[in-house]
Amino acid sequence: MERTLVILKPCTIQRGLTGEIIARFEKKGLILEGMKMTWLTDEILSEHYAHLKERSFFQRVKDAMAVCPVIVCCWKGVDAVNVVRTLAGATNGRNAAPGTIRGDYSMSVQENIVHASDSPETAAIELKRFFNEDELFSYETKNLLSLYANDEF
Ligand code: IDP
Ligand code: MG
Repeated sequence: MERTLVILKPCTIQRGLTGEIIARFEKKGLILEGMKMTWLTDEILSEHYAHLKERSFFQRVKDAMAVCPVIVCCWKGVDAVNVVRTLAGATNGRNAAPGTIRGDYSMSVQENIVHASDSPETAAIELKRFFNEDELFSYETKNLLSLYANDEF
């Protein structure tokens, strides 16, 4: 099974959508292995969004992520990285398909509800960036055989 990082962005906290968005991942069958509220610094955001540093909107995107605390989550599942990216939908909420999180809740490219890791390699780096080891929990999942066939996980 894979682990992936999701960040509920400040727009989600401000709009009171935290519970609804977390419920999406839970209902899908992803397993929650870590969750905390934290205020992101410009330093950690510069690292996290390093791939955007030449873009004109770099500072604005970072500032938007520091409007208020965010909620960082670690979700586990088979192919969790791809599953969560698919649930999140296209970056621009206006283009994101209905049924996806961004498609259902966002009208914006920047204020797009969630961050989701884009590959297993990135997920491993990002989980280290936002969680200490003792903040992630591996535990027995009692309903695994209701979520998967026994040759799927
Ligand atoms: P992703 O979140 O779908 O992986 P990335 O290209 O990695 O998209 O961009 C990271 C974040 O930067 C996006 O989620 C969005 O908040 C912001 N962003 C990306 N492109 C733009 C843009 O063209 N204008 C403003 N913000 C952008
Ligand atoms: Mg990205």
